[in-house]
Amino acid sequence: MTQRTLVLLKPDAVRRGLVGEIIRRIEAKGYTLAALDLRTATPELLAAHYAEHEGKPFYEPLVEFMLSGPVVAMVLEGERCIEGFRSVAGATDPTVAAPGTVRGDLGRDWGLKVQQNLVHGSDSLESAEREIGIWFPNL
Ligand code: DAT
Ligand code: MG
Repeated sequence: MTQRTLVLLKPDAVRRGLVGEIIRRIEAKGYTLAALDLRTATPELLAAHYAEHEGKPFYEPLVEFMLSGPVVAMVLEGERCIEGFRSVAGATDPTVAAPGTVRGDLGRDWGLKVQQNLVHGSDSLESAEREIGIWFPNL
């Protein structure tokens, strides 16, 4: 089943110069780029994007981090790419993410910077449609 998913390369990925390496992995996997844009998020955009996490202890530091520099927002297209990109990304916590995944190979121990795990990928068909609408309303 061909799907679309919303992927963000977070400010740590951009700052560390990992944009090319992460896109290389996405393309090597066979996913197509349907949209790609370097931009700085806004509080409004992030409130919508992370609505499910509002009120959680990590919400404020997460939003602050996501505002700390530009992100690369993209829409991927491909067979089962929602689940597939999550698998390319690896587990949320880079320390336990498997080797071979973006977070496992390139992510650093969370330490105090718990929100810095390089990438975001939509987690379901429903969130993919919702998040694509937030970041690329004209797509
Ligand atoms: P994922 O990005 O793997 O979908 P998520 O949707 O549960 O993870 O959380 C969104 C982001 O919030 C995640 O990428 C990093 C941060 N985060 C999640 N759980 C956290 C926790 N327990 N402590 C600190 N930050 C957390
Ligand atoms: Mg998530």
